[in-house]
Amino acid sequence: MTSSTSSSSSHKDRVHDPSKRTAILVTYPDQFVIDEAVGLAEAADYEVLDIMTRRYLSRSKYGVGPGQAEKLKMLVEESGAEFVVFDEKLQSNQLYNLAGMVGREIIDRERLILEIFSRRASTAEAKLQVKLAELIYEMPRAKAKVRLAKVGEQPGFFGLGKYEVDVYYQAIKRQMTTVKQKLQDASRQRELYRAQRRKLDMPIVSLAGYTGVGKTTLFNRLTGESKEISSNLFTTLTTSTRSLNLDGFKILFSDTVGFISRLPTYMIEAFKSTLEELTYANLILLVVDASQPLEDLNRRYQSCIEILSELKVSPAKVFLVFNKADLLDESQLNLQMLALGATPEGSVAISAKTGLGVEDLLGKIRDTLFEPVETQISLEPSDAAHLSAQISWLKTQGEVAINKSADGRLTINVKSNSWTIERFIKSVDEAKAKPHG
Ligand SMILES: Nc1nc2c(ncn2[C@@H]2O[C@H](COP(=O)(O)OP(=O)(O)OP(=O)(O)O)[C@@H](O)[C@H]2O)c(=O)[nH]1
Ligand SMILES: [Mg+2]
Repeated sequence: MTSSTSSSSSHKDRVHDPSKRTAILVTYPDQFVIDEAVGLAEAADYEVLDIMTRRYLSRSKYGVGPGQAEKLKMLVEESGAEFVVFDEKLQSNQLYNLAGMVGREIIDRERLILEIFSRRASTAEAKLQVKLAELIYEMPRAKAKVRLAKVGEQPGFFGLGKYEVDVYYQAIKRQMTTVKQKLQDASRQRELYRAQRRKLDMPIVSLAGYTGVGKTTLFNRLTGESKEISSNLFTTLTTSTRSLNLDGFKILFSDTVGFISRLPTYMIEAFKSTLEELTYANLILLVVDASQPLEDLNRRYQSCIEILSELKVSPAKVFLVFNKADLLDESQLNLQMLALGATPEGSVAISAKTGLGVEDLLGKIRDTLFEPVETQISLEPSDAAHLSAQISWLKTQGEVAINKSADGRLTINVKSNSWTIERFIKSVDEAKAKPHG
């Protein structure tokens, strides 16, 4: 075994499960990254026979250096692996060169994530989202196939001739248009559903967080549902929403797709309508797995923060939940919480599995959303004219006193709960943003 390869006994000594596809994993020499890559490969039903680690996986010709590509070929031949899982994004020419060198199909990180999503997508919308992501992935590669097909016979590229490749490329373009159209329909559907939800006058609390941290376990515990839970990555791909009663205060509670590090932007884009749910939430419970080593915890937390900011979610709405507290003692837990800069007001430690701390969490959700607030809101005459529906709604939600000055400006004094006021202010902003005829 060379220094560039590491083969832990857990991968080598395992009895091969014939239903799984065997693979050599190429990844970075970093335990966090290795563990995540193995998790991803396993979630896509690959059995990792051996692991090769390199510091650089974006070298121009093969991703790895030429000498390492040779070593990979030997590793593939020795182990009899059917595939190479390459834990980095590769360009078409790199995929092509490496496949030619090792004589196996190369599954790069993006394709791996797509394979998992495609296996797990169960609703029509999730299937469309995955299809769109697959087409976006395929598009630049199809162009390269057209180019490469002109050069000659291309093993690892399905042996398509130039004509077939052209047809293939055009077909991808057409499919993409159709899928986008269908997704727009689904998005309109979702908009209608959202409008209905607004009428329910309940704040929305959404779960967010890395895949596998226990979001669905918590969702099931609180709602009495039995949605699928597993140690595999990306168990949940679609959003589920249920109403919950917190001592007389009603909320809508949502579970959604988990995050992962180095998630390509176009995948966030493809899953936008699912992830968009987060932008409509009044409160986001960002769940982390407190039992992970601090460095991993921190990296996963940072990935989540990045994705949330990409989705333009306000940090003020994020409440941090340290799950799996049953696996740590109190001092360890405190250290982990301290390290992420968690404050007692903005976080809580729980175990979704045992129920520990869950009452505390519910209390904090209730306090955050239903805290009584008194405030004053001023509206310009030009805005006030378009806001009668919103103002009527506000009047049904608390004590409201309105003063109109001579120039038509409205001053609204309102006493209600925090989420109602937040929602009113948001609807005012939305009305202002809309052009009026
Ligand atoms: N020890 C312990 N395990 C937990 C706890 N909560 C969840 N788990 C386990 O963590 C694993 C992942 O749980 P899920 O609820 O499926 O995680 P998720 O965040 O919904 O994952 P995705 O749907 O993939 O994003 C399962 O094996 C759960 O049994 C907990 O509080 N303590
Ligand atoms: Mg889940």
